[in-house]
Amino acid sequence: MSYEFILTEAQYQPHVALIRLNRPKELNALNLQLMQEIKHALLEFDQNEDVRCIIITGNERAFAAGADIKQMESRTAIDMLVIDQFETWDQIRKTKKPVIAAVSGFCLGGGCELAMTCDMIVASETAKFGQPEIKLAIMPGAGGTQRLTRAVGKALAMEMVLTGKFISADEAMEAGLINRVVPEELYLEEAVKLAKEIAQQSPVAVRLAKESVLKAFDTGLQEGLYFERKNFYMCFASEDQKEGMNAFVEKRNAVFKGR
Ligand code: DAK
Repeated sequence: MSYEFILTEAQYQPHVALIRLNRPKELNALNLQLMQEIKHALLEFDQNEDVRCIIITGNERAFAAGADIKQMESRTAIDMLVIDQFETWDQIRKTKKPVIAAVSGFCLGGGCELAMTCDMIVASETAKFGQPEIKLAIMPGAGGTQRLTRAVGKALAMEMVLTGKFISADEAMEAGLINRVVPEELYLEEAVKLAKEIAQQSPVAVRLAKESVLKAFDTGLQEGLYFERKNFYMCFASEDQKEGMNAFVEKRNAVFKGR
């Protein structure tokens, strides 16, 4: 499939795929087609055995300044219901491989929600995070009230959601929203470094571990612990587990196959 609003590379680095949002004049505002394209690319990379980690990025000025306001302006509630864009967002959340958001500049509204749907966020020191929907007389609708609150706690989430204020990359780091802050010229490089580190691990163990960490967000502790245990047992069914432990014993680097 050829894309209009994103650029993709399956082997941007060995085992690391890249999705670049590419509507620079509109600060990568997320229109319906762009979201569909992200969904499609993620699905494609999830099914590609050579890909072990995926990076989503924008450009220096904007990761994404939110959903496309011009496209949404005249919509009715029933339009939104019929379009059912949540299906696309749900699909993005279901990506099995780790997804890293490499963020610079504006990361707002749906853009911030997209970054938070990813598994980790690497930010440039120029990044600005916010949920400014309230200023448009709407509210976050793709996880902003839930994921932001879980990440930064009630006090800051409430303030951001109710006033629309932006926070800097340093504030986001301190609040626990993101994994790293680096100078602007290094944010993509730093995300690649993190992706490569993950790509060196067993894809089977990475998948089971990602699934288990995400489970912590939608279950109680006891059920989560049982889920974790089952995935832990499952690791011992893989060739990678034998290879990993054998390599340790033989004092050599493990080579994982994802089997
Ligand atoms: N939508 C459409 N166009 C946008 C945009 C957006 N969100 N953000 C920026 N642009 C466009 C501007 O209109 C401008 O276009 P032209 O006028 O040149 O044609 C161009 O990008 C450059 O923007 P500015 O001239 O405004 O640049 P500044 O540096 O002065 O300001 C800014 C940058 C980011 C502070 C400002 O552009 C801004 O406040 N943008 C809007 C930010 C915002 O309110 N974001 C939240 C949008 S609501 C859903 C899931 C998610 C959502 C909804 C539904 N479902 C699953 C159903 C999410 C909703 C949202 O995100």
